[in-house]
Amino acid sequence: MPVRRAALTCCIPSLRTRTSAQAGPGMTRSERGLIERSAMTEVLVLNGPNLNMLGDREPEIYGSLTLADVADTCRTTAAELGWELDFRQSNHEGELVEWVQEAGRAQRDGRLIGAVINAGAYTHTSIALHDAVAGSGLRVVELHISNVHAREPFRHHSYLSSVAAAVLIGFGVAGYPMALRGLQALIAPANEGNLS
Ligand code: CA2
Repeated sequence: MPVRRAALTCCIPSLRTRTSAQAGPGMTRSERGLIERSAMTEVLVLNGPNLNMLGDREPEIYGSLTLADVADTCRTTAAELGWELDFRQSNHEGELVEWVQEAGRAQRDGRLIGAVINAGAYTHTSIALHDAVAGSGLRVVELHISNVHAREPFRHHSYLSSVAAAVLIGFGVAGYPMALRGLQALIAPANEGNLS
């Protein structure tokens, strides 16, 4: 089961259940509202190890906003795009792998648009995360706050880039809402042929 950190998640599972019912003219306003809410599509933002420390240290690299601030910004952008946000962070590789697998199933069922993933240092080490993204078919925008190519050589290789639909690097935490908008661009009809 995913460990949901209260400050960083914003989903009420019961409201995420999809229904095949359509809002129709004979319905009361509250019935219509319930169906519209329950049919809302989700977007996932996954954060890897040490990103829980955002805003605490190394502001010259990662800025001074906390991960909770980033979650708030993402929630606003997701709402503007008509999506419900599921924002998570874990320091554990296996937990991230399980979340990717779960997200792949949700995407297949039409409940999820895709995911923005900042896998932190696992980006540079984790074949398991590479395999999880490849195997799940999850639509991923890989994100990095810093320009990893302007840093140490060990940050130059990513195990995720080859299985990501897109990569966004070096815009600071402003990259998070940009990546969400990028996901929307990826699913726009004009780009359908380019989806991975
Ligand atoms: O630039 C990024 O977003 C990174 O994914 C961040 C990772 C790093 O290992 C990647 O190479 C690039 C590190 C996240 C650690 O974040 C901290 C934030 C504040 C204080 C300490 C660590």
